[in-house]
Amino acid sequence: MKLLSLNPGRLGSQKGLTIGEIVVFILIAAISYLTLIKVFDFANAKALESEMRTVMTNLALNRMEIIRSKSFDENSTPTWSTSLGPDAGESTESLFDDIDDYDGLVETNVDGYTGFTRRCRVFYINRTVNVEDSVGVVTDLKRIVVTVYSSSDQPVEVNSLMSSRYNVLSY
Ligand SMILES: [Ca+2]
Ligand SMILES: [Ca+2]
Repeated sequence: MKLLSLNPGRLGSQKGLTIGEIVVFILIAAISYLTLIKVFDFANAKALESEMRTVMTNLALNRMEIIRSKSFDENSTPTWSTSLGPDAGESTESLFDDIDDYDGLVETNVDGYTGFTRRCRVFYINRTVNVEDSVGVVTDLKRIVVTVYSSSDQPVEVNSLMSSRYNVLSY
C-alpha cells in the first residue's frame, strides 16, 4: 500500500522568490493597505458626519421645545404684538415669556459645542398666502424656525407653526 509519495526531484527543483516577485508582492500589499486606510478614513468621516447631524438636530429640537412651551404672544388676547422680539424689560432669555421673544436670538458655541451656532426666527404667516415666509402683518399664526450651523456641515433647520389658539402643525 502506497500512502505518501514525495518527489525529491520536484522538491529539489523549487527555488526561492525572485526579486521581481517580491517587489510585486510588496506593491500589492502596499496598495491593499492604502485602500484599506482610505476605506477606514471614509467610514470614520461618515460616522463623524452622522454624529454631527445628530448633535445639530438635538440642539435645534431642544430650543424648539423651549420656545413652544411659551405663550403665543405677549398679549394674552388679541390684538397680537406688531413688534416681534423681546418685550420691555425682557433683557435676558430667562425673562422670555412668549414665542416671538426668541426672534433674532443667536447663540454661539451652543451648550458648550464649540463652533455650533443656533439662530431663531419667529414671524407671522398667512397659510393662504405663504406658509414659508413672513406676510408682514399680524395674523393668528406664527412660524418658528430654529437653525443650527456648524463650521463643517450643512445647517439643520427645524420648523414649527403655532396658532393663537393651539398648535396646528409641527414638522
Ligand atoms: Ca415677551
Ligand atoms: Ca414678544
